[in-house]
Amino acid sequence: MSNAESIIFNSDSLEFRGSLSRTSWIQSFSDNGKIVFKYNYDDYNFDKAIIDLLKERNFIHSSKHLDKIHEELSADDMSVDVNQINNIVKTCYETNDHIGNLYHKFIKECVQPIMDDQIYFQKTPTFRFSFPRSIGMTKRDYHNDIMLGHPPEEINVWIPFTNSSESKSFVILPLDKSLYLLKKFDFNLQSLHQAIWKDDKIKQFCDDNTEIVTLDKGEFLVFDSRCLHAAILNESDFTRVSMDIRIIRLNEYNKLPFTYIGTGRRKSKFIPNDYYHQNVI
Ligand SMILES: O=C(O)CCC(=O)C(=O)O
Ligand SMILES: [Fe+2]
Repeated sequence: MSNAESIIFNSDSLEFRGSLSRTSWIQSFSDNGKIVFKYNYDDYNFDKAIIDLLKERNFIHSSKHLDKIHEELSADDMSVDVNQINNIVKTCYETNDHIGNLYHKFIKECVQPIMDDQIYFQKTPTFRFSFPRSIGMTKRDYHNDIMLGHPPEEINVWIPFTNSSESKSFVILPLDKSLYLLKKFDFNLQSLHQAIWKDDKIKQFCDDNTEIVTLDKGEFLVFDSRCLHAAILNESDFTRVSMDIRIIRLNEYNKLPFTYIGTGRRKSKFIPNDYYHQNVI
Protein backbone atom coordinates (compact mmCIF):
# COMPACT_ATOMS: atom_id res chain seq x y z
CA MET A 1 0.00 0.00 0.00
CA SER A 2 1.16 3.53 -0.54
CA ASN A 3 -0.06 7.07 -0.13
CA ALA A 4 0.89 10.48 -1.55
CA GLU A 5 3.62 10.88 1.08
CA SER A 6 5.14 7.40 0.74
CA ILE A 7 8.87 7.30 0.22
CA ILE A 8 9.39 5.75 -3.21
CA PHE A 9 12.48 3.78 -4.14
CA ASN A 10 14.38 4.59 -7.27
CA SER A 11 17.72 3.71 -8.80
CA ASP A 12 19.34 4.83 -12.04
CA SER A 13 21.59 1.79 -12.15
CA LEU A 14 21.60 -0.22 -15.35
CA GLU A 15 21.05 -3.43 -13.39
CA PHE A 16 17.87 -2.06 -11.82
CA ARG A 17 16.50 -0.91 -15.17
CA GLY A 18 17.47 -4.29 -16.57
CA SER A 19 15.48 -6.03 -13.83
CA LEU A 20 12.43 -3.87 -14.52
CA SER A 21 12.50 -4.51 -18.24
CA ARG A 22 13.51 -8.20 -18.23
CA THR A 23 11.32 -11.13 -19.28
CA SER A 24 10.36 -12.71 -15.97
CA TRP A 25 9.75 -16.32 -15.01
CA ILE A 26 5.99 -15.65 -14.83
CA GLN A 27 5.95 -14.25 -18.37
CA SER A 28 6.88 -17.65 -19.74
CA PHE A 29 3.47 -18.86 -18.50
CA SER A 30 1.33 -15.78 -18.64
CA ASP A 31 1.54 -12.59 -20.74
CA ASN A 32 -0.60 -10.68 -18.28
CA GLY A 33 1.77 -11.48 -15.40
CA LYS A 34 -0.65 -13.39 -13.20
CA ILE A 35 -1.59 -17.01 -12.59
CA VAL A 36 -4.26 -18.54 -10.33
CA PHE A 37 -3.56 -21.80 -8.47
CA LYS A 38 -5.85 -24.06 -6.45
CA TYR A 39 -5.18 -25.94 -3.22
CA ASN A 40 -7.18 -28.01 -0.79
CA TYR A 41 -8.50 -25.39 1.63
CA ASP A 42 -9.76 -27.94 4.19
CA ASP A 43 -6.15 -28.91 4.91
CA TYR A 44 -5.48 -25.37 6.16
CA ASN A 45 -8.63 -23.59 7.36
CA PHE A 46 -6.85 -20.29 7.91
CA ASP A 47 -10.22 -18.62 8.57
CA LYS A 48 -10.87 -20.68 11.71
CA ALA A 49 -7.31 -20.10 12.93
CA ILE A 50 -7.71 -16.32 12.48
CA ILE A 51 -11.05 -16.30 14.32
CA ASP A 52 -9.39 -18.19 17.21
CA LEU A 53 -6.53 -15.67 17.29
CA LEU A 54 -8.90 -12.69 17.43
CA LYS A 55 -10.84 -14.42 20.23
CA GLU A 56 -7.61 -15.13 22.15
CA ARG A 57 -6.82 -11.41 21.92
CA ASN A 58 -10.33 -10.34 22.95
CA PHE A 59 -11.16 -8.48 19.74
CA ILE A 60 -14.16 -10.75 19.18
CA HIS A 61 -16.12 -13.27 21.30
CA SER A 62 -18.85 -15.00 19.33
CA SER A 63 -18.25 -14.64 15.57
CA LYS A 64 -18.34 -17.87 13.59
CA HIS A 65 -17.66 -16.50 10.13
CA LEU A 66 -14.61 -14.45 9.25
CA ASP A 67 -16.50 -12.31 6.75
CA LYS A 68 -18.89 -11.12 9.48
CA ILE A 69 -16.43 -10.15 12.23
CA HIS A 70 -17.10 -6.45 11.55
CA GLU A 71 -20.47 -6.91 13.27
CA GLU A 72 -18.60 -7.41 16.55
CA LEU A 73 -15.62 -5.09 16.15
CA SER A 74 -15.49 -1.47 17.29
CA ALA A 75 -15.38 1.30 14.66
CA ASP A 76 -12.04 2.32 16.10
CA ASP A 77 -10.46 -1.08 15.50
CA MET A 78 -11.66 -1.01 11.90
CA SER A 79 -10.64 2.46 10.73
CA VAL A 80 -7.35 2.77 8.87
CA ASP A 81 -4.46 5.12 9.54
CA VAL A 82 -2.50 7.07 6.87
CA ASN A 83 -0.79 3.84 5.87
CA GLN A 84 -4.17 2.13 5.35
CA ILE A 85 -3.57 -0.07 8.41
CA ASN A 86 -6.17 -0.89 11.10
CA ASN A 87 -5.77 -2.41 14.59
CA ILE A 88 -6.66 -5.91 13.43
CA VAL A 89 -3.97 -5.84 10.76
CA LYS A 90 -1.56 -4.60 13.43
CA THR A 91 -2.32 -7.44 15.84
CA CYS A 92 -1.56 -9.91 13.03
CA TYR A 93 2.00 -8.62 12.68
CA GLU A 94 2.53 -11.24 15.35
CA THR A 95 0.33 -14.28 15.09
CA ASN A 96 0.50 -17.52 17.10
CA ASP A 97 2.23 -20.88 16.63
CA HIS A 98 -0.79 -22.42 14.96
CA ILE A 99 -0.97 -19.78 12.22
CA GLY A 100 2.84 -19.80 11.89
CA ASN A 101 2.76 -23.57 11.30
CA LEU A 102 -0.08 -23.30 8.79
CA TYR A 103 1.85 -20.60 6.95
CA HIS A 104 4.98 -22.76 6.68
CA LYS A 105 2.89 -25.75 5.59
CA PHE A 106 1.26 -23.59 2.91
CA ILE A 107 4.61 -22.35 1.58
CA LYS A 108 6.06 -25.86 1.56
CA GLU A 109 3.09 -27.71 0.08
CA CYS A 110 1.45 -25.12 -2.17
CA VAL A 111 3.96 -22.45 -3.19
CA GLN A 112 7.36 -24.12 -3.46
CA PRO A 113 6.08 -27.00 -5.68
CA ILE A 114 4.96 -24.58 -8.40
CA MET A 115 8.45 -23.06 -8.63
CA ASP A 116 11.37 -24.44 -10.61
CA ASP A 117 13.91 -23.49 -7.93
CA GLN A 118 14.28 -23.20 -4.20
CA ILE A 119 12.86 -19.97 -2.81
CA TYR A 120 13.38 -17.45 -0.05
CA PHE A 121 10.01 -16.42 1.35
CA GLN A 122 8.67 -13.57 3.49
CA LYS A 123 9.30 -14.42 7.13
CA THR A 124 6.12 -12.81 8.46
CA PRO A 125 3.14 -12.86 6.08
CA THR A 126 1.00 -9.74 5.70
CA PHE A 127 -2.63 -10.25 6.72
CA ARG A 128 -5.21 -7.77 5.43
CA PHE A 129 -8.65 -7.07 6.79
CA SER A 130 -10.76 -4.86 4.56
CA PHE A 131 -13.89 -3.91 6.47
CA PRO A 132 -17.14 -2.71 4.89
CA ARG A 133 -16.89 1.02 4.08
CA SER A 134 -13.79 1.38 6.20
CA ILE A 135 -13.08 4.99 7.14
CA GLY A 136 -9.87 6.48 5.74
CA MET A 137 -9.36 4.34 2.62
CA THR A 138 -7.69 6.19 -0.26
CA LYS A 139 -8.91 5.84 -3.84
CA ARG A 140 -5.39 6.13 -5.32
CA ASP A 141 -3.46 3.27 -3.75
CA TYR A 142 -1.96 2.15 -7.10
CA HIS A 143 1.57 0.94 -6.48
CA ASN A 144 3.85 -1.98 -6.93
CA ASP A 145 5.97 -3.24 -4.08
CA ILE A 146 9.17 -2.34 -5.97
CA MET A 147 8.23 1.30 -5.29
CA LEU A 148 8.47 0.41 -1.60
CA GLY A 149 11.98 -1.00 -2.00
CA HIS A 150 11.37 -4.66 -2.88
CA PRO A 151 13.55 -6.36 -5.52
CA PRO A 152 11.84 -6.52 -8.95
CA GLU A 153 12.76 -10.24 -9.00
CA GLU A 154 10.29 -10.94 -6.19
CA ILE A 155 7.03 -12.69 -6.97
CA ASN A 156 3.83 -11.66 -5.18
CA VAL A 157 1.44 -14.27 -3.83
CA TRP A 158 -2.07 -13.24 -2.69
CA ILE A 159 -4.31 -15.67 -0.80
CA PRO A 160 -7.91 -14.86 0.22
CA PHE A 161 -9.59 -16.46 3.24
CA THR A 162 -13.02 -15.08 2.39
CA ASN A 163 -14.78 -14.95 -0.96
CA SER A 164 -13.04 -12.21 -2.92
CA SER A 165 -14.96 -10.49 -5.66
CA GLU A 166 -16.15 -6.99 -6.57
CA SER A 167 -15.07 -4.52 -3.92
CA LYS A 168 -14.28 -7.19 -1.33
CA SER A 169 -10.99 -7.80 -3.08
CA PHE A 170 -8.18 -5.73 -4.59
CA VAL A 171 -7.42 -4.66 -8.15
CA ILE A 172 -4.46 -5.34 -10.42
CA LEU A 173 -3.21 -3.75 -13.64
CA PRO A 174 -2.17 -6.47 -16.13
CA LEU A 175 1.56 -6.69 -16.82
CA ASP A 176 1.46 -5.23 -20.36
CA LYS A 177 -0.36 -2.12 -19.07
CA SER A 178 1.94 -1.88 -16.03
CA LEU A 179 5.01 -2.11 -18.27
CA TYR A 180 3.50 0.52 -20.57
CA LEU A 181 3.33 2.93 -17.61
CA LEU A 182 6.80 2.01 -16.34
CA LYS A 183 8.26 2.68 -19.80
CA LYS A 184 6.27 5.90 -20.19
CA PHE A 185 8.01 7.18 -17.06
CA ASP A 186 11.37 5.82 -18.22
CA PHE A 187 11.38 3.28 -15.36
CA ASN A 188 11.51 6.12 -12.83
CA LEU A 189 9.28 4.85 -10.03
CA GLN A 190 9.19 8.18 -8.23
CA SER A 191 7.84 9.98 -11.32
CA LEU A 192 5.26 7.28 -11.93
CA HIS A 193 4.08 7.33 -8.31
CA GLN A 194 3.87 11.11 -8.35
CA ALA A 195 1.81 10.99 -11.55
CA ILE A 196 -0.61 8.50 -9.97
CA TRP A 197 -1.31 11.10 -7.26
CA LYS A 198 -1.14 14.29 -9.31
CA ASP A 199 -2.12 13.43 -12.88
CA ASP A 200 -5.80 12.53 -13.24
CA LYS A 201 -5.20 11.01 -16.68
CA ILE A 202 -2.76 8.46 -15.26
CA LYS A 203 -5.13 7.68 -12.38
CA GLN A 204 -7.93 7.27 -14.95
CA PHE A 205 -5.76 4.94 -17.04
CA CYS A 206 -5.33 2.77 -13.93
CA ASP A 207 -9.04 2.94 -13.06
CA ASP A 208 -10.00 1.96 -16.60
CA ASN A 209 -7.56 -0.91 -16.99
CA THR A 210 -7.29 -2.62 -13.62
CA GLU A 211 -9.05 -5.91 -13.09
CA ILE A 212 -10.75 -7.02 -9.90
CA VAL A 213 -9.17 -10.16 -8.50
CA THR A 214 -11.99 -12.69 -8.18
CA LEU A 215 -11.03 -15.73 -6.13
CA ASP A 216 -12.51 -18.03 -3.54
CA LYS A 217 -11.06 -19.85 -0.56
CA GLY A 218 -8.83 -22.61 -1.96
CA GLU A 219 -7.42 -20.39 -4.71
CA PHE A 220 -4.47 -18.03 -4.75
CA LEU A 221 -2.93 -15.57 -7.16
CA VAL A 222 0.73 -15.39 -8.13
CA PHE A 223 1.68 -12.15 -9.89
CA ASP A 224 4.66 -10.40 -11.38
CA SER A 225 5.92 -7.83 -8.89
CA ARG A 226 5.95 -5.14 -11.60
CA CYS A 227 2.14 -5.23 -11.89
CA LEU A 228 0.56 -2.14 -10.32
CA HIS A 229 -2.19 -3.01 -7.86
CA ALA A 230 -4.35 -1.29 -5.25
CA ALA A 231 -6.44 -1.89 -2.17
CA ILE A 232 -9.98 -0.60 -2.72
CA LEU A 233 -12.87 0.55 -0.56
CA ASN A 234 -15.01 -2.44 0.40
CA GLU A 235 -18.58 -1.47 -0.44
CA SER A 236 -20.04 -4.89 0.36
CA ASP A 237 -21.48 -6.12 3.65
CA PHE A 238 -18.71 -8.67 4.11
CA THR A 239 -15.23 -8.34 5.56
CA ARG A 240 -12.43 -9.34 3.19
CA VAL A 241 -9.52 -11.19 4.81
CA SER A 242 -6.42 -12.14 2.83
CA MET A 243 -2.74 -12.86 3.23
CA ASP A 244 -0.06 -11.59 0.89
CA ILE A 245 3.51 -12.77 0.72
CA ARG A 246 6.55 -12.28 -1.42
CA ILE A 247 8.99 -14.93 -2.54
CA ILE A 248 12.15 -14.91 -4.61
CA ARG A 249 13.76 -17.76 -6.53
CA LEU A 250 17.20 -18.60 -5.18
CA ASN A 251 18.98 -18.22 -8.50
CA GLU A 252 17.58 -14.71 -8.95
CA TYR A 253 18.25 -13.79 -5.32
CA ASN A 254 21.90 -14.76 -5.77
CA LYS A 255 22.22 -12.45 -8.76
CA LEU A 256 20.75 -9.30 -7.15
CA PRO A 257 23.13 -6.39 -7.79
CA PHE A 258 22.76 -4.84 -4.32
CA THR A 259 20.89 -5.22 -1.03
CA TYR A 260 17.38 -3.86 -1.39
CA ILE A 261 16.01 -2.05 1.67
CA GLY A 262 12.34 -1.27 2.35
CA THR A 263 11.34 2.40 2.33
CA GLY A 264 8.91 1.93 5.23
CA ARG A 265 9.40 2.68 8.91
CA ARG A 266 11.11 -0.64 9.59
CA LYS A 267 13.69 -0.30 6.81
CA SER A 268 13.61 -4.08 6.33
CA LYS A 269 16.50 -5.55 4.44
CA PHE A 270 15.41 -7.99 1.76
CA ILE A 271 17.83 -10.66 2.93
CA PRO A 272 17.48 -13.97 4.84
CA ASN A 273 16.81 -13.58 8.55
CA ASP A 274 15.44 -10.09 8.07
CA TYR A 275 12.53 -9.75 5.63
CA TYR A 276 12.95 -13.32 4.37
CA HIS A 277 12.94 -16.46 6.45
CA GLN A 278 16.49 -17.60 7.18
CA ASN A 279 16.30 -20.80 5.11
CA VAL A 280 15.37 -21.43 1.54
CA ILE A 281 12.68 -24.00 0.97
O1 LIG B 1 -4.79 -6.86 -0.54
C1 LIG B 1 -4.68 -5.66 -0.77
O2 LIG B 1 -5.62 -4.87 -0.58
C2 LIG B 1 -3.41 -5.09 -1.31
C3 LIG B 1 -2.41 -6.16 -1.57
C4 LIG B 1 -1.04 -5.64 -1.85
O3 LIG B 1 -0.76 -4.47 -1.91
C5 LIG B 1 0.02 -6.64 -2.07
O4 LIG B 1 -0.27 -7.85 -2.06
O5 LIG B 1 1.18 -6.24 -2.24
FE1 LIG C 1 1.34 -4.18 -2.68
